[in-house]
Amino acid sequence: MARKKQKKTKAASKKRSRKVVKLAARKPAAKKANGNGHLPRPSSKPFGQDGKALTGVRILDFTHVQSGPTCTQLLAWMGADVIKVERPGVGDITRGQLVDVKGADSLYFTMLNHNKRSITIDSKHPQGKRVLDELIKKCDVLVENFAPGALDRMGLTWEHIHKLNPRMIVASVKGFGPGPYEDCKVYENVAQCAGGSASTTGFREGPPLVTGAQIGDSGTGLHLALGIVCALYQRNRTGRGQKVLAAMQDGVLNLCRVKLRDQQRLRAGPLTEYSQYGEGIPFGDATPRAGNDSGGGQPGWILKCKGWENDPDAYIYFITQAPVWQAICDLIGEPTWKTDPEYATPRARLPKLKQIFGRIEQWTMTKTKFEVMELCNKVDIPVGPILSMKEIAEEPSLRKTGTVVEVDHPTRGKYLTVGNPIKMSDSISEVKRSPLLGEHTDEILSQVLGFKAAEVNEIKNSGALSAPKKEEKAA
Ligand code: CAO
Repeated sequence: MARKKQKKTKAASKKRSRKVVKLAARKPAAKKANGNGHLPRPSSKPFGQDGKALTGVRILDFTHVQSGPTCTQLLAWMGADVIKVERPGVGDITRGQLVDVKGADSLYFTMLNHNKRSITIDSKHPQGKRVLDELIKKCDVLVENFAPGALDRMGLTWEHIHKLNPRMIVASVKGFGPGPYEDCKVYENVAQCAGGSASTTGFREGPPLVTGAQIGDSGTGLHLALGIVCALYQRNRTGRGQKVLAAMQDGVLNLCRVKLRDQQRLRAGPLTEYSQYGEGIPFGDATPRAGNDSGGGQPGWILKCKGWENDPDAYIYFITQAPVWQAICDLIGEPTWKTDPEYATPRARLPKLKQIFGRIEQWTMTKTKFEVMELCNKVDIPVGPILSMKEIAEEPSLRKTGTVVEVDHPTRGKYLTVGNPIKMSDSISEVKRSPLLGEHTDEILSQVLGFKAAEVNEIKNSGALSAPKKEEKAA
């Protein structure tokens, strides 16, 4: 009996193992939660020729200005079909902001809306609502960064969307998360200030400063993109969508994480890596502005280079990393500092950083920033030339990698843009020009939504897709 059972079990396990092999090779096995046995067979197509990371994902893009468009542009570069909904006649307000070529979409707009399609819909018009409802049924993700409550006021509440399409992910950028400021409208610099960046940027003796990097807008767009991709991944398992919120204050604070670290370190004593420590200036009760001090344990500063008198960018960031201290001493002509107990250890140098950087600067001022870069890199000293936007735009290596790309546009001609900064070996991004306002309205209505010609005409004639006619001027 036992032998019979054993035989039966063996046969069953043989059968099972055969079946497992077959399943692993062909079909997703829903029950297999761990391991990667549920994945399809590895593609035999060459890398870069089997679609893109987000092929098959369709995004209803209700974004405007910078934060939301940054997010959906990234998703578009990853292969998602991004349908940008714009207000008839006006479009995304940035189309007409900071205009440099009369009659053409601004660089502000074109550089944030590549690889998208544009449809114009008045979201408050009954026929516009009908089109939006159909789009909701056909899309995987709705992304928006309207002022708080605006989406609800259009009738597009979470309940409405979730009922129409329970798989829909609804992703939002807002200025603040729930709390006292949740109803506020927020722009980049507001977020930089509320997220802790401004209070920790600038020089101790000066006012708080905002940074050039758009950490509030583009930074939050990046955070939201990650949230969306994770929600898509979770949906593979649960089958349902969810709300994704990236608040700009939270995104900025996340990028200022090390400053909250320093806030807590203050309890244990002065922040010794801040040059204020070496200068004998007492710390207050909040993380101070650190000028150009390096944020980590390796002291650094921005130093003048040859030509600084006329060129505002003739500077270099110089890091006195401890392991290369000896090389630094040799390079700047202070070989005795290698063994002098006053300079030989990082601890001994801390109170003298200003003086040490002053001496290094005497050396850097005799060389161009690129010469300093070359000499230092030979001996592994980490330095960073301060590159102007002109130099970056002209840098051949950035053109080669597609980080800086030249794009042609029908109304503005050729312009430069920043391509996808994330490079993937099997999902290659091509940068396609931004859409003209409403350029894809017809194809989306017919091809994506399947409206017949008569229905398209009915919707168009209703005025839901076009700008209201200007009132005749009174005679
Ligand atoms: N059809 C009809 N109406 C439309 C429409 C369309 N296709 N698209 C937008 N609208 C309407 C909205 O419904 C809203 O109307 P209500 O006020 O009646 O609800 C109106 O346009 C204005 O939208 P808004 O308040 O979002 O725009 P704003 O220019 O006044 O504010 C901003 C802009 C960015 C401050 C605000 O959207 C915001 O705080 N967003 C969240 C935070 C954010 O992303 N900030 C970063 C911006 S980039 O620096």
